[in-house]
Amino acid sequence: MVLASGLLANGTAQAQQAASEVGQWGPVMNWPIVAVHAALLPNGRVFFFPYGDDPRLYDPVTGNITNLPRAGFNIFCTAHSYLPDGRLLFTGGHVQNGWGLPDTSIYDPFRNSWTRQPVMNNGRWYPTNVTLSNGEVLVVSGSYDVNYSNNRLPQVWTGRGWRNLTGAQLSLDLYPSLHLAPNGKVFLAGPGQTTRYLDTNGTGVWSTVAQRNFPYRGYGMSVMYEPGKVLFVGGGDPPTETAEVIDLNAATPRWRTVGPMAGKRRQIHATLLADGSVLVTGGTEGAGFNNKSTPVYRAEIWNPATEQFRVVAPMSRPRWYHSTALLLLDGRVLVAGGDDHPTAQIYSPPYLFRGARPVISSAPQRIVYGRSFTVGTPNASSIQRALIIRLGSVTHSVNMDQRLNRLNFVRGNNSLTLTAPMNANVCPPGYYMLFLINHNGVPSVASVIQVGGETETPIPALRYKINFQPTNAQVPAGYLPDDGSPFGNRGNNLTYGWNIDNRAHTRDRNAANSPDQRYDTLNHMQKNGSDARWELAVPNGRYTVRIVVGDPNHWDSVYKTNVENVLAINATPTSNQRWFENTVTVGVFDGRLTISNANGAKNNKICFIEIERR
Ligand SMILES: [Cu+2]
Repeated sequence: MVLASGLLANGTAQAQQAASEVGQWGPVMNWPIVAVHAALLPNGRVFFFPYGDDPRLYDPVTGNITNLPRAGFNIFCTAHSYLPDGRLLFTGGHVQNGWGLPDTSIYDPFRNSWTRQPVMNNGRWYPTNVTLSNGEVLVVSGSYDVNYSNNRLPQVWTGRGWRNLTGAQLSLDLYPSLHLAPNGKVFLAGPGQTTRYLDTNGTGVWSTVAQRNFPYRGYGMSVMYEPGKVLFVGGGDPPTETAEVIDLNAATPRWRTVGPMAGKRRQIHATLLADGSVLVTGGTEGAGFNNKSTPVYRAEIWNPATEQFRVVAPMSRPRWYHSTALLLLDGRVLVAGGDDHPTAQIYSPPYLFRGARPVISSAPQRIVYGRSFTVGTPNASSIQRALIIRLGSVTHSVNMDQRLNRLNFVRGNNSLTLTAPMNANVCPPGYYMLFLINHNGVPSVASVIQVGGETETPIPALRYKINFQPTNAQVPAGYLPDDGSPFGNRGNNLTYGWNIDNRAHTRDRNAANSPDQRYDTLNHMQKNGSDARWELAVPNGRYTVRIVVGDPNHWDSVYKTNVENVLAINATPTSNQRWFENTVTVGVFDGRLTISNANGAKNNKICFIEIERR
């Protein structure tokens, strides 16, 4: 039996406990710099940097640390999150405390190079990034002067520049906790007590979700431990030992207290482990921003099934303000940095001491939403669970990427057939670690797979304009007609149509009040109780879709229409306003751009759409 011997800060020897119960910390490694920021790259190495533009690369296999190219501006106090293609988008930066840079840059780990991008509206010091379902990235908060004035304008990185959410301007805490929710909105979990959704469509809008139970969890940490399920643990001043969860999948989400931890702490890290549990490390337990006389060495693991914490082996160095923690491909956790501590230590969780590890012998490089894929393993019969965890990107008690999906699977002989996550709201596109877990709870070493990835090869611009109309109605100039026929080759170089024969439900009103033929024609999407869905076969990629709905003669509808499961139209007509339109950007990952009825739609209709590949 392997024993873990931890030495507590006060010098008393910890009772020897089996590593299979409490895990084990490796030796303290002396590092050249304090790891204030860190991200796990798709190649399994750790990108990290200190209080300035001095990025390094740590290889967990060899233990080597090497220098990386510099960004060319002070990346301390930036936000960073992964783009769908595995590059890291950096926003903001450091001039001095409270005063952030407006810079944007992308680090490409495959080419080991930086590329500067258009600047943001203003400086951002301590902002948060979150990658959206269409591969765009939201940035919020951060401050821009010595008075810590908050940058109230959320902005969305479109791949080429910034889109301003002028309808959603709001002062927010620094490094706020954000997670992409299953409804496609961004969930603000804290640290403030009022938790909210940000709808990033159009000019953006905030709405209130629920009040958290513990008032202010500054420098606690939140984790989306399954789609829509968020744990918020610790934080506050004086700090708390409490934790609470919310399930955004519920009809009326409410925060519910769970846990608690064995003691109070803030300046912590909460890290998803390879089996879906959450490791809490570091922090300070006394009052004050970063009370250096009260470091917490104790580590604890939260079990999402019991919603309780369990104390495990303690670490050997303080990890407080300006520390980091990252799950590695081999299921261990790198815990590093913290003011005054240019060191790192790796934690091996209990699951690494419970017998042989299952092996992944082959896995695809890329998987597609909703589709099945095959993973080779000689241990197929013993695999109990399969899950993917997004590569982490962490600083200041915020991990802007880590999240988890459990995958259904069917066992084969020396393989498993798994089903990829259903859509990009529950699993935003990008790189993930695939872990297989056996009947002893032991995880494999992860294979890195790309979910819903886009090709980097430039594709010529594509533009499609479709008018929904009866077969023999006049076709507007520049448009192709859709007459309600079932999905198929239309003989005009395009393949599109409906999931049902919708031809009897087209209309050409010939109404005097229609601005032109496009508005005068339409197709019903819910006639006679149907749930009609329209699709266009397109190359995978990012598309901007302008959608127009309405009817010159009737206003008894509630228009709610999804484009790739993104709510594009949400409007109720009146006799004074009979048409509505919106333009949204979506990612297509399954070869078909889909228009469908959203929840709550009534007598939904569609007039025309314009689709452009970006
Ligand atoms: Cu800082």
